[in-house]
Amino acid sequence: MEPVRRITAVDSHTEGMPTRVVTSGIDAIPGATMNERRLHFMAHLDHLRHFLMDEPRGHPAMSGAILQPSTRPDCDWGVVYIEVSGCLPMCGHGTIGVATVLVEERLVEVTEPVTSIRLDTPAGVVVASVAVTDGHADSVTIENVPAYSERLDALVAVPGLGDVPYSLAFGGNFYAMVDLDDVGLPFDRARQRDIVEAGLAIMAAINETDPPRHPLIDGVDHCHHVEFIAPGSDERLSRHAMAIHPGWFDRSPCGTGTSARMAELHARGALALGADFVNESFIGSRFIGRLIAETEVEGRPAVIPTITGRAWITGRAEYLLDPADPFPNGFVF
Ligand code: PYC
Repeated sequence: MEPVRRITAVDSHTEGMPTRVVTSGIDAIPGATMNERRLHFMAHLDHLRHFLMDEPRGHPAMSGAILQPSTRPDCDWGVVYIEVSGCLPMCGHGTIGVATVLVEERLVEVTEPVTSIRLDTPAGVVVASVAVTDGHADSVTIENVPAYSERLDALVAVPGLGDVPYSLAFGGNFYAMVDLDDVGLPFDRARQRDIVEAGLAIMAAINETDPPRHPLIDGVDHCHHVEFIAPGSDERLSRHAMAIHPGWFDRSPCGTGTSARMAELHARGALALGADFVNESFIGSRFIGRLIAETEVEGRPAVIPTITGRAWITGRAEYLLDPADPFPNGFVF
């Protein structure tokens, strides 16, 4: 039977975390800005996210990015991020995957040793500098949107956990940062179920009692990420388990989470501009972060982070929908 939907994508992973980069099959989404496109997509086209992210084409920790024409004259491409949780305003590992795909698939003009790509994301302009050798994207450094600390050393009452100390920062998404020791759990993948459940309970408690809201980006008004910091972490090398709504872990070191953590450390006076911050994921992969400037977001002190990481193309695919398929938009198991 002739398929009723065909979407082409280049699949990649960034330090362990997938990014399915949609290259054709989804037209320009209505909206004058990329955030308007994100909000329109969530309201009217979310079945396409389920089709691409959920089983059987995806899995419970799937993530991707839809290439779009830019809504701004100063950018090369636009991006709408998709994942099992929804549509993020910004995604660091996803941007590193997108930049790698754009270079290796020759979807931008490639120059060596560095190709610079300006991306129109829902959270703002992100610049990717791709180190290229013989057409291969060796690593990507993204200059992220402004990150800022929202709360330092706050307390939230969490059913089953008591009063949990946390800090909250924005790095493209909002992140609650919690020491694993404070919830009595070890940095051990054997305990991932307990860690993710603690994360979901902390997110729910923050969102019920004091949800954060970005002053400039519509619809960024909740916390769906808890960065559990492993014992022994400091302002040079940090290890963490990133629990994400509705119940999975980032496999990569999380670019927006690394940005949020650097904003928090800077607000404490612990991380200077220009210093390297190595952030390690739950599977042991690493990003190198750096703060390159101070700025402000509606009067809040903020910083500009860069994140360096690597991505690799894992496949090229055409995702099809057979009209007889009983699960046209996939399913969650
Ligand atoms: O790398 O920013 C990131 C990210 C967000 C969610 C998963 N990865």
